[in-house]
Amino acid sequence: MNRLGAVWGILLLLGLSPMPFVHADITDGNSEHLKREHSLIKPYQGVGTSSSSQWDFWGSTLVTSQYVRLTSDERSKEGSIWNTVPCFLKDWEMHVQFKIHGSGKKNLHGDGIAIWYTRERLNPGPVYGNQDHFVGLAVFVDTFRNDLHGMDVRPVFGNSPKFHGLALFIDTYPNDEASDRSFPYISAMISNGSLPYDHGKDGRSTELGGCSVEIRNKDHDTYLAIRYSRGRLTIMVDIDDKNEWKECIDIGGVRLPTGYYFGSSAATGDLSDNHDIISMKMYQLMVEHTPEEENLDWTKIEPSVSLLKSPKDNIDDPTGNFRSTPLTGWKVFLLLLCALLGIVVCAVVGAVVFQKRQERNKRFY
Ligand SMILES: [Ca+2]
Repeated sequence: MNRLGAVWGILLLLGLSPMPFVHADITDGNSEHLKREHSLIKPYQGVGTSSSSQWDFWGSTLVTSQYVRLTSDERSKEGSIWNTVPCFLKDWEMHVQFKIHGSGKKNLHGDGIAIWYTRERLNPGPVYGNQDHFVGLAVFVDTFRNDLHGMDVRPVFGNSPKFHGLALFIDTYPNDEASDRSFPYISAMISNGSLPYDHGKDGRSTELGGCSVEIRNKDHDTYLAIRYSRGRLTIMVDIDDKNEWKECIDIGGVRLPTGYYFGSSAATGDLSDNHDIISMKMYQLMVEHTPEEENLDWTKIEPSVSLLKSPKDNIDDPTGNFRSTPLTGWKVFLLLLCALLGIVVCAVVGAVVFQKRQERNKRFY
């Protein structure tokens, strides 16, 4: 019994007790973790007027005291706003309050907003007013479906659909849900600069995941949160005026460096909308890293994703909880050691008891 107690004690010490679920909006209102140098908050003091401002803007962007309008509801506009301070936080959560509205009726509006965490900043281009072949993370709020052939049958990984024999599929395509995704649609993309964004297909071939959202012309506030912590990228939305986050994307195996820039951009084409950013609030997540992780040069990390399929199967952290402690190598080692010790103790005790019994039996003879 004592040994059992000791094992439980060790398990508890190792953090294997049932972990309390920490709600996604844990950082909400926790002003001590708000990083002002990476946040864009009303009334946007100094933005566009002061040289010491921590935000630059470009293109059609208009800064008022109530919102930052990246584009107005007019054709062929492009605008962006960028944090001038590179972000060296290892674990962070960005909350974006935005508003997309315009006179266009259903399906007659576009193109949407992109939120960026990239190596370069203020680099205009064709992807929502920003450069293509970017290096880093992009989250797209795409309000117009460009790919009208989204329901097409796809070839079977370049092979004929009618093949004979065994095939093993490693499907990195975001499966059937994506085929009938409805718009507006939120998606995420990570690139080391090698991938182009396919505007004509709404970025389908490069998306890591996504969700459909009704976000246009809302009377209430609409929010998006992007969290990056411990190699996990989570995107949540709060768009129903219920003051609660709903998960949109949650994937593991993501690697993003520090030292990149946050920004936001938007573009209109033949169709348009007002694309407004109300606020971008950056929160530092208080996460402990191992000494080895701390000693790495995080600025040298190349943006990448190792697990594209079924991110929820990537149980390095079953709760998705950024404060939890996943099993690291030494913990697994300790656990195995405990189990081994337990077996050895059992074997020794068993052997001793067996021997004693044998001796006692002998005496009776
Ligand atoms: Ca689109």
